Amino acid sequence: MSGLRDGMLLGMGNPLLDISSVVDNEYLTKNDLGPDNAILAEEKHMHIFKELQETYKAEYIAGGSVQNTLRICQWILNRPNVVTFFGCVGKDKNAEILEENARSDGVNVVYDKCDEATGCCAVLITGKHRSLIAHLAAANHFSKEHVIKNFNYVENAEFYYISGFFLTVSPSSIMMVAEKALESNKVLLMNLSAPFISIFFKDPLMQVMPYIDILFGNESEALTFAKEQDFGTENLKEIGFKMLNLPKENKNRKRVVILTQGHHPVMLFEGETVREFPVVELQECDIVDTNGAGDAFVGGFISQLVQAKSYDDCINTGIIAAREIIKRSGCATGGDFPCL
Ligand code: 26A
Repeated sequence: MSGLRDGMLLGMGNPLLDISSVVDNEYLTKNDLGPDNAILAEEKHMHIFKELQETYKAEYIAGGSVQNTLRICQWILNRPNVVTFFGCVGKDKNAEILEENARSDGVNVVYDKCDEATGCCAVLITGKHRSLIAHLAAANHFSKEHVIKNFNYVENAEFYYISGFFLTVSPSSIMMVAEKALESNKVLLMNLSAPFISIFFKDPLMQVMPYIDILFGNESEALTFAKEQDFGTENLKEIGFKMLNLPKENKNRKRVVILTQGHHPVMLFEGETVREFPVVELQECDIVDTNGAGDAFVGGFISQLVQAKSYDDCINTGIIAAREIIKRSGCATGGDFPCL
């Protein structure tokens, strides 16, 4: 494969163990949860983790948005250690499960460790929808010192992928990596991750925005971002161009924006143009759950980007990866990746 080398991609995010159950709509309503949202757990949500385990036959699956993306990327590349992952876990069994999963896909995990429990995420599946409640715990204790101590990985990488979710944890670590990307003309990829990021973490998001070379988001994240930024439009095409044209530090790289919208076409905004890539809708009977579909899309995309493939190839591989993951529970790898 062309140009692959160890550690060329570095990801930073929250390593979480997913606790996934099928529930009914009533359960969502009762707990005041949206069907397709991702939120941070508050005290009032804590009973849900227990209930999923005790009453709803929970499945335990390796999760965390960035770690999912990186595992998918490694699965496709089929050559270990191209990808490094920074995140914080506890010193417990769940951390071992996460590490084992990531390593078996070929991700070189370089975890920060603390005395809290490893984070987890309640995944409430209702039909095609999934509602996520993240209890970050250890993940929230990631420190900038970890980045400083392991700066050789930052130096060595050419691509950086960070979730918007990580803005809730360590904006200063993100800025350190963003500055490095700018200084060395490397590529920073980020994801809007969830609507609440654009609302409650607007300041750190807009601080890093000028450093972002490739920005991912889905339709609800893009709409919320546009509202919060007073774009004055709910038209996704107009929103994409406005995102594209937000101030940018590295003038050597034009920003690219990629908006996904479920089974509707993926939109690629680049320069003066927007192009749409069709998504073939899966049959109802093939859908297991959509948990991790967005992460898998990005994993597929990056697997081609690091091989210097065209954006068309990146997006088409992203679409194939998302489609495959919807047929599986969570972001499960294993077996051969469908033919490219
Ligand atoms: C800070 N928050 C809310 C989060 C997450 C998260 N990963 C990092 N930070 N909330 C949900 N996830 C992960 O998203 C994946 C599905 O896209 C879940 O762990 C799940 O695996």
